[in-house]
Amino acid sequence: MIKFIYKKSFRPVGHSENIGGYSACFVDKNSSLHELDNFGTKKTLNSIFDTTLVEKVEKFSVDGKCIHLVPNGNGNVNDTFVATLKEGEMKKKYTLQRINHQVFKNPAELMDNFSRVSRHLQTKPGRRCLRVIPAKDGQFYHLDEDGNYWRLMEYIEGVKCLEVPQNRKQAYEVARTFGQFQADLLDLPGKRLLETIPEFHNTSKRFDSFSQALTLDVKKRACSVKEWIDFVQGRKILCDALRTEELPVRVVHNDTKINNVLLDAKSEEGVCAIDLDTVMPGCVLHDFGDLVRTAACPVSEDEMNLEKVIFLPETYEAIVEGYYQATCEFLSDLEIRRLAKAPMVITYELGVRFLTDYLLGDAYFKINYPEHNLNRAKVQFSLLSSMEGHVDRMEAIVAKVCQSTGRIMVG
Ligand code: GN1
Ligand code: MG
Repeated sequence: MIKFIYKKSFRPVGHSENIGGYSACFVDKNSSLHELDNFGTKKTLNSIFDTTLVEKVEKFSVDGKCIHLVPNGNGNVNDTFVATLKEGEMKKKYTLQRINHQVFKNPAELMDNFSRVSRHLQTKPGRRCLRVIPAKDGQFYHLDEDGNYWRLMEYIEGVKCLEVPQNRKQAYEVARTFGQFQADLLDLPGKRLLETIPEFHNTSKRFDSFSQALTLDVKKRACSVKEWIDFVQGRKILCDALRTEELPVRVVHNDTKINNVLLDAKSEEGVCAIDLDTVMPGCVLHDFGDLVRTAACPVSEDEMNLEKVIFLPETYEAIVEGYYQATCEFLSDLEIRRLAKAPMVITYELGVRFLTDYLLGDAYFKINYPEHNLNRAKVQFSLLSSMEGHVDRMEAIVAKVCQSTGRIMVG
């Protein structure tokens, strides 16, 4: 049997379209893991974490023998791999994931949410979605002897995901796809979904955690980031800016980064939303805001050159159009009116989370280098500063898109 190896803290990157700079990784015949960055530099990753991933695949109800398994994706929390299984002449790919149970405390219930959402989406004509493969014991996950939770999903072929949109159509499609996702879940039957991470988008709570991390200052990093601490504290008002308690609670995605949508590789039409771990009751504006945060900017959240971090109003317009197209039938006037504010709140929230994690010594997000979380925080704050100069423009764009459909806003 081939032994596949991966490094626990390694941040696998792979099949998405490369704009900002990617690295690929591979396992050689001696089972050593190497990373190949976008400059073609090969480096061997040391202190590799040894596990037999193929055995995990074999716990699921799939036919064939696993002949290939590579790290994939660029998530900050879970570990993702693509496994190729062969049966006779037929080859089929699957996505294997280890659910980070430090972050998701109830993986079994999470998988219950996941499978309910997936089954419901499959009832919608013409839609594609992530499909979970049950384990041989009938559960939707496999719990291994080390206490790790694994899941296997069908791999969707012929698609791509983006780090930044290259044109309006791509931005429109990504936004339409997330909007359609929300629309499709309006009639999800059954009991309320479990909150996989309670208070996930409670910006005030995020601010409180930041304040606590600052008080503790376990790594003695606060003195070197004073400028950014002031930035956060000076914008505390954003914590309550959305006033979500006034808004309807709906089933939302909660992690609408641009790369959590698959587009058809050829037509570039939206195929489906992926990464369903945080699908739970929430506010549509968090989804909208998080998409704008990651899509209406010419660089990814890992960009090192802050001068490149700017808000793109034209892309924002395409996002509003795509999102509105899929959601205008159910969005309330109040929700629409806050589409201009939501991106600033979410960008602030993410900046606060990254800076908090930096102060805590990088306990939550995977990092590739010591200042990674600090740099991510700076990117968010730079983007927020840029957005602040476009508030009127954003309001005008939302009004224009509504008017174009003849919607008359009440109040
Ligand atoms: C995390 O793991 P990933 O990349 O799907 C995080 C999101 C952040 C994102 C920032 C459960 O998502 O909230 O927006 O990093 N997910 C969780 O890149 O915390
Ligand atoms: Mg995620």
